[in-house]
Amino acid sequence: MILDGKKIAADIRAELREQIRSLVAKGQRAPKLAVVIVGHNPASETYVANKMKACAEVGIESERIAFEADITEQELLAAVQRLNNDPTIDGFIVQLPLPEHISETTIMSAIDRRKDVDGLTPENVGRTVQGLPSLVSATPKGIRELLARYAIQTEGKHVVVIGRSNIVGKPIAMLLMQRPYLSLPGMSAASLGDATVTICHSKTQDLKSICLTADIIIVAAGCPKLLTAEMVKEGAVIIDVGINRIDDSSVPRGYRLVGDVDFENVAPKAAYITPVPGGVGPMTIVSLLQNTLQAYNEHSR
Ligand code: BQF
Repeated sequence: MILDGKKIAADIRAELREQIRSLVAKGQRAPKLAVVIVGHNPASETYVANKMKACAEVGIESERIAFEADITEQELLAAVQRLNNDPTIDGFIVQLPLPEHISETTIMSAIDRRKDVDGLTPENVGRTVQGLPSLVSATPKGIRELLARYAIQTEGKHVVVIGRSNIVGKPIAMLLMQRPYLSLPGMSAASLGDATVTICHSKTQDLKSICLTADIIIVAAGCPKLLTAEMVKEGAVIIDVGINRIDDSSVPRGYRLVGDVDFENVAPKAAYITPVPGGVGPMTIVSLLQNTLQAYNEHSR
């Protein structure tokens, strides 16, 4: 069965639109997100456009703040400080990746954790790991919500995460391992956690044997067809976080998106599987909207 992230994200946007409509009807201002983009990376431009379009759909105001790729780290830090101090901005993100000469860690660390709607500051990461109220990183939050809305249980299950990034691999492993009652706000349906989690990466030995013991596999490695059918147990749940652009001259824009899973051959063995596009990606975007509303609710009182 396909885990339809596109549809679930649309359902959540409808819920958000209603929540925001009702607070504006009571005379409150609309929430507002700022998106900082540095340089002209075409993929980043697309992601930022997706985020701003999604904001408009639910009634969140948004502002795009663009800088050339040669901006200095100091200048970008000054922009972050301005946004931290701007009372009209509820949350903001700095679109990644940043140019080589700018430290992503330095920039992320400068963001006020209450406005950190990407959940990437050391404070929010630490609070998430400790099960404290926090803004949770958008992709892991979206994956958790997708599992919850399909009532897929994780208690006692073996979850194998492939990829150890700070943005996806590490936080999704923490969330699914967590005791659910310590879990974070903004969760729906089932409460997820209590899994036994194995994190694998490029140096892992015998990935295939580990994957064959998994009830749930989350692939976030950035490598097309990394997960093949012979690595998957019959009835496993497969979450594909990969977004890889493959050249394809038969389509007008010249590329298509593929995940990290050999979908065609893995799908017949899987109980549930996310497609690319239309799986985790739309859930990531909607999580950003949820986080923006959360930030608004938490500092407008
Ligand atoms: C879909 C991202 C790698 C590095 C930095 C919908 C998005 C993608 C796919 C999207 C991503 C990936 C984003 C689909 C934002 C997800 O229909 O499958 C939406 O816009 N994403 C990002 O901001 O930075 C990234 C992937």
